[in-house]
Amino acid sequence: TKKSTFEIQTLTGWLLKQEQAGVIDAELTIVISSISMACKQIASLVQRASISNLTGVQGAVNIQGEDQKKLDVVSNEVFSSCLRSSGRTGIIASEEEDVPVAVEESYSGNYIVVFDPLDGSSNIDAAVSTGSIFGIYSPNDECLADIGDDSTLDQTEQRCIVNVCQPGNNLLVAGYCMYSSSVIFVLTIGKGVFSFSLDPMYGEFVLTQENIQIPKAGKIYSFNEGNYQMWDDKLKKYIDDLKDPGPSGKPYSARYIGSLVGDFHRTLLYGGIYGYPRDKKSKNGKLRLLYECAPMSFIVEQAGGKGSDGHQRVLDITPTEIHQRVPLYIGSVEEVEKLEKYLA
Ligand code: AFP
Repeated sequence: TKKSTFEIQTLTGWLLKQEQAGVIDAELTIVISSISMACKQIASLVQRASISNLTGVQGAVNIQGEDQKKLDVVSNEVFSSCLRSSGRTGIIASEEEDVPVAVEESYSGNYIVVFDPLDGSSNIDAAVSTGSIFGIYSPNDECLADIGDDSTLDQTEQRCIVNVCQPGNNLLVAGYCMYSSSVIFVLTIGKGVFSFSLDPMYGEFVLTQENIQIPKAGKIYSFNEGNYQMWDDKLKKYIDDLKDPGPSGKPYSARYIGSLVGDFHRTLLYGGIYGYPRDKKSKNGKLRLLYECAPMSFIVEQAGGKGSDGHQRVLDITPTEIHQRVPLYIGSVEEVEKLEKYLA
């Protein structure tokens, strides 16, 4: 049957359908809705940043030694408060906080949410793409990794860390919201990847792409080549070969925004590879396993692609610390496998 021009499916409607079909439960539906609400608020803050004096740095440095931007701090508050008031989350872990926190018992639910409220925030002052990334787990009190024994942490903090340190394989849901020329919310609940665009007229996310499949191969590479001299020789050779025009006379194209959500979203739709390698200075690369690499790897696999640390599947890695970094190579199956061969 032909779809009417006026027939739209909102994120809320889509989530209710998934709940009716038994793919997700009512609690999870509420958690995802509250995340989408946080994303709408952040989208509006990002759009008005220079008008409402929210550009620039806050003056603090986060646990990872990075300068916090004003919008990093505000977005973290928006995300945390949307999740707390949903009443359905038990523990939340943010890239911007030192340790994961338990939501006060009177409101708390069970789900564990990990998030990076505003990734790529160094792009904000130039009004270039940024995004939020999130992942949702079920509680798991069994310690899956050797997370060491930090005696400065109390029992609740220890329990929160144990629950958060789960491999990406355990993710129930992952998604991101991209703040760009349009606001795009991409989601997987473990049954394909769906994309919703924020309709500024209705203020609602509207389903625009179903069951996204990443192309099997693609001639775009996305790496910060400024780090080239610090890379391993095998990786240098791989990159050099991508630039070789070969018999077709067409080398790969380079595209790099410096905002994982933007670079990933393009890779998902057009195919190719995104990489953040280890180098002489940063032996595990820059990207965080829990808030960046695992959720993106879950999404890419759901779209038929691959997420690797160069040698193994990112989703198989169990974090031993909450802010752990790992190298990331993600995108089209053939491109990631080709890179793995160079690094082997
Ligand atoms: P910022 O939030 O500090 O801008 O970092 C963004 C990020 O974590 C990720 O989104 C980018 O892909 C990556 O860092 C860019 O890092 P380089 O600036 O080293 O290329």
